[in-house]
Amino acid sequence: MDTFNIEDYPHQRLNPLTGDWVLVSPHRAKRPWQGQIEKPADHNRPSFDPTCYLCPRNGRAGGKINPDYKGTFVFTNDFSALLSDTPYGEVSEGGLFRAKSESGICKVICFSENHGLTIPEMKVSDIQKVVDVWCDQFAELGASKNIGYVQIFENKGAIMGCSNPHPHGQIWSSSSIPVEPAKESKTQKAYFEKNGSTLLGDYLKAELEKKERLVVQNNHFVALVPFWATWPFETMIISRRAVQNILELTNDEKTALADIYKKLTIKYDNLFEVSFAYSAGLHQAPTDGKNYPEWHLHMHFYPPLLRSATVKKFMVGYEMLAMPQRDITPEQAAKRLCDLPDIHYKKRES
Ligand code: H2U
Ligand code: ZN
Repeated sequence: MDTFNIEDYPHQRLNPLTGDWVLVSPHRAKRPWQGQIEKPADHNRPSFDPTCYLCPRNGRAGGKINPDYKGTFVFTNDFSALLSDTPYGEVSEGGLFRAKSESGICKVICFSENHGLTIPEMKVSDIQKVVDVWCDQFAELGASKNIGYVQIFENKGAIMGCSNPHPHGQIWSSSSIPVEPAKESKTQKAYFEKNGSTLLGDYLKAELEKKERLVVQNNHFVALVPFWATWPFETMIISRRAVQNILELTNDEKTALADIYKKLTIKYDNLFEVSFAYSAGLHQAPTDGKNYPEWHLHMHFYPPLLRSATVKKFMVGYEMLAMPQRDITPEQAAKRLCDLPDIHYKKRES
């Protein structure tokens, strides 16, 4: 037996942001695959769909009519998971039956009036309008009474349970800090107290030197496959400057965020030449009025596809019962994404 190395031997990697571990089995990436490899018809969608509840002028499920909007459009979710008028309270019967009230505000953001577009196909100047809405909403919701955390996200593709292909995202804001950001808050605080610098700032510096997991970059942001990625093509966008939230970004940085959002999602679409599904979202400091110098703005992308336009990674079996596991290494995934063309495949074909 050779000495241990992470290119050849099964190992666990630590996610320092969550404290969780992932099992990596690099030797298995070499095993034969007998599943189907096919490319579904990638329909070109019309710019307007009379049956779409997000298109301008159409009616929504709750009976409201959308305005004749251009660019972005924000509305309160007609089926909000959180309500602003939930009374405060707790239920506790010993330690085994505990519950506490949760209140909040949920919004839906249409990214464009054009039903047929997606982020990688939008102009950077139009994506920047989405970033501007994120800023406005983060400021407004974050300043609202009883909002401790604002979660901005995009759920894309039917395979991710997204109900509508019209380009859109959501914001759920809540009175307490949800589970994932709460984990990251704790780890970043511990790191900052120990080292006097942000965890992600130091991590990014090391990744820029190693150059093993970088995907795309611009002047203000870097997209990479994190060392601890669990999904096959999971990535993170990290700001070069440590900022607590998007309100601290300069105009140039906001343009750069729009630019890297586009660049990364073009890589994704080019991977299997299909509109690439994912759940993505910003992680930033809580809005409970405290100061969070340890928080470093970033965006996670969790895409499920593994081997082709239709073959996804299932987080089942061992993953559900024991821990997440992956075969293709984060380094292999980063190299594949990095080596793809920077021009969208639909543009190259036409
Ligand atoms: P997805 O992003 O997962 O597709 O969800 C879309 C959201 O849009 C979903 O939370 C809301 C749903 O409650 N929605 C409305 O607010 N109004 C509608 O008319 C339909 C869907
Ligand atoms: Zn539409």
